Amino acid sequence: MVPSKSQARPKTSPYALPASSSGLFPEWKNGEKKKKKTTNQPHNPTSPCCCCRSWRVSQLESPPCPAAAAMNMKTALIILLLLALATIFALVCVLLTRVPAPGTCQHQPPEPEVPEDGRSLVFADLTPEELARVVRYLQGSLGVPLVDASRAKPSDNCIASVDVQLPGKAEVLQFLDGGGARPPREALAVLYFGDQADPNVTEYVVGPLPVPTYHRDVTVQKYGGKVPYHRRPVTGVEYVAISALIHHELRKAPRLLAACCASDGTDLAALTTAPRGFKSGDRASWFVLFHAVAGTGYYVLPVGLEVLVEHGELDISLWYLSQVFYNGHYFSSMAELEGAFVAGLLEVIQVEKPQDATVMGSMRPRRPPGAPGPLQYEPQGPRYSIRNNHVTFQGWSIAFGMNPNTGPRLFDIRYRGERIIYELSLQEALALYGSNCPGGMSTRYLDGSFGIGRFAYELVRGVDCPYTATYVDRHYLAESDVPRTNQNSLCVFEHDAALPLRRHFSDMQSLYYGGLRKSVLVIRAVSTLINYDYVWDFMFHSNGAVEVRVHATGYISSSFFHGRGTDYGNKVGPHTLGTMHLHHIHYKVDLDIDGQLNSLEAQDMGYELLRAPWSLQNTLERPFLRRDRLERENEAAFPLDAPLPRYLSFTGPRPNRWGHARSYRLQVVSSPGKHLPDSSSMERAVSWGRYKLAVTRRKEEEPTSTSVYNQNDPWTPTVVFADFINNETITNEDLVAWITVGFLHVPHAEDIPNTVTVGNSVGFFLRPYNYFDEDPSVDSPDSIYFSSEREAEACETNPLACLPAAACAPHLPQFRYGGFLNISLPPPPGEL
Ligand SMILES: [Cu+2]
Repeated sequence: MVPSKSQARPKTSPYALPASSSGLFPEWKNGEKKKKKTTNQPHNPTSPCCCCRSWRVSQLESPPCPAAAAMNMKTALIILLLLALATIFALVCVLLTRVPAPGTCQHQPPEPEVPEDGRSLVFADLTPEELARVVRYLQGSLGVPLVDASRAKPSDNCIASVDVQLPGKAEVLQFLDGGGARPPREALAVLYFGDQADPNVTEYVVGPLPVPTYHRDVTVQKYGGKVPYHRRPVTGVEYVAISALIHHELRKAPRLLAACCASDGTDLAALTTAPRGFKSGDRASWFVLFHAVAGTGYYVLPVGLEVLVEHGELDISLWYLSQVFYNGHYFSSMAELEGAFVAGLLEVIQVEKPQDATVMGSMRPRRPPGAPGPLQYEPQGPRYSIRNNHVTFQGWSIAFGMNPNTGPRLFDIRYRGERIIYELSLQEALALYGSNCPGGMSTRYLDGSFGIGRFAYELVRGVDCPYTATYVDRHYLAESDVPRTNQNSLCVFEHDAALPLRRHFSDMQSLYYGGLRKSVLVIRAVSTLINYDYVWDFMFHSNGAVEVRVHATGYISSSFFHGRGTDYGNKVGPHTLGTMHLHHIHYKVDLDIDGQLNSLEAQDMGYELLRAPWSLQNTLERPFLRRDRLERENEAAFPLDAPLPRYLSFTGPRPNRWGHARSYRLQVVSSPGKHLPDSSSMERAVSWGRYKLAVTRRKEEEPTSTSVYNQNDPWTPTVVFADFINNETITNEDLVAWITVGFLHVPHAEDIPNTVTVGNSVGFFLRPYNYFDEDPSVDSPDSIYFSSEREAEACETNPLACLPAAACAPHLPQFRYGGFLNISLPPPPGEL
């Protein structure tokens, strides 16, 4: 879909400008003020008649002043005529000498720098039409009854999801670079077969689109065997059934609930945890109970009650509660808990029922809105261009998409026509918690299993992205036979970083100034994964650098505060423990630096002791550069808590003008927590987290570092990243960098209501390192250089000097939001 900016508003009169913009146009503002002052001047009956004559016609229509009445009518008319002529003359003079009123800024995006010939569509997400065709094909071709996944019980067959199946890299490069044929377009369909003798998950490649004629089972080929049914993610239907079971069980402890929580159970919400047991085949989840208050995040209002639900059976009626936790104690059932309470054996903590307006964690404003903050705008329209799934900007060319599970994915990232990165994609986000409550202490969320891309919702103009950003819809098919749209869920914008990219003021030898603003193209999406929100940024700088960054925000998860809770976090409310956790995030970067065949080089410093050659009785500690080529995968797998070599670069086969291998340097900015101990029974499922960086030989059969099936069976992981590292040589090979970034999060008082993005960001840079012969930003059209006042102020040589004349009223599209439209909430707890 071509993203559309709203149509231009008709040119508005400067008098229609909002008051806030008047500061840009002082002449206009003064003129308006003067006019108002004149027209508002009260009639002074004692003024001489010359004053009366300067009044507007309407004033003349009022009873004449005594002197005018004495004049003869003819003289009065002549004088009036002369005055009118003088007024017209004066007005013309004023209009001619004023700065022209600004019009609305242009807003037509430029033509793409690289002609968009549809080739990037080889990476495109499936369209709603394509998704619908795949569903229709499967319904008619599999020969088994399929139930719509939005209604399917575990004992049914259903289409769990459909996404694009990207062609192999060799085929794509042959198409993009070698004049080869366009690869057939295919889909990957995931089916849950619960209505079979051997329930399982099966993955089919379906093609060719738009009219499928074949499907082939790729499960064994991808995973080395069938995918057991218990590994499938928990569906919405399953959660609704679990919620109903929990609320049914809560009725068995009415007196406890009344005493502890001023509740009959119907106003409590349950939050899932994962994984769900201790061994393969287990499907038993702790659910943490919170006071549910509409309009605010219940995640910070625990009541002290948690329940363990066994939901592994295909027959929902066989599910049951196997454990109950209340305020530090474990029980076998709700009835046992109620019995302990009635017998007076239980210490009950009274938790007040929160009220809407004052509830902890509410994000409702506490003050009326103030003046709007500063805005960025584009005087001559966006300088980037988007066609289909393809963005171009000042030498950059990027294809973008969104995997419903793993989230944002970019392909064929080129700078000045040369491919630097074939694929840059998010792989996984792990949140691993500590607590003295069972739900908290066992939580290791693998967000890809929930759907990082699928839950990237509509972005709010002016908060989530700049007001004037371009917003793009994303479509997906998951847990439904009907494609869904997250409208405006990906944004693209050019951002003025309010910092020079580089600058120098010379006061030596000669006077001059040279500088360049830091202007960056940003592609952003924000995923809401239950309580947390992750802001995914991909940034493209005018020095040829790529920056990848994630910010965490949203609600913290929490436990009921009891006992030695502060061993696992901080108390952030009357009964709320903000539980410590780590956020570890994994990225895949398939670099192609000057072609596919790359090597990895490390550079770092040491000191060498030497006698000063000119004074041998003295010694010097001389820094020197240590250069190492990392030849094998095992050498290039850097533990999470070990420092990386200070310079690590991916080199191509050819030198730059100065004889150095053309390279891109990886620089990681991250402060991760500790990886799960190797002894953990689920460690292999998240073994990507062992490594801050691992560089492997690219393989078509190693497309992702994890799998959606790892969450619910981490004890027999479907994909084990650590197995990718088998000491193969990585010299002159097609290489992939797998990068883990993250941070330890100890929630504190200021995480209420939300974790702020400030300080909670990590990421990495890919920076040119001898790739060019000089900084390519020298060619930026934004470059500034002057050596005299005259030069500085000349519009022809200094684009900034042109700005006052180019000032225009920003085109601000109407604020709209439709993000609630496509969401179907489960029924409120009381209605289950
Ligand atoms: Cu956090």
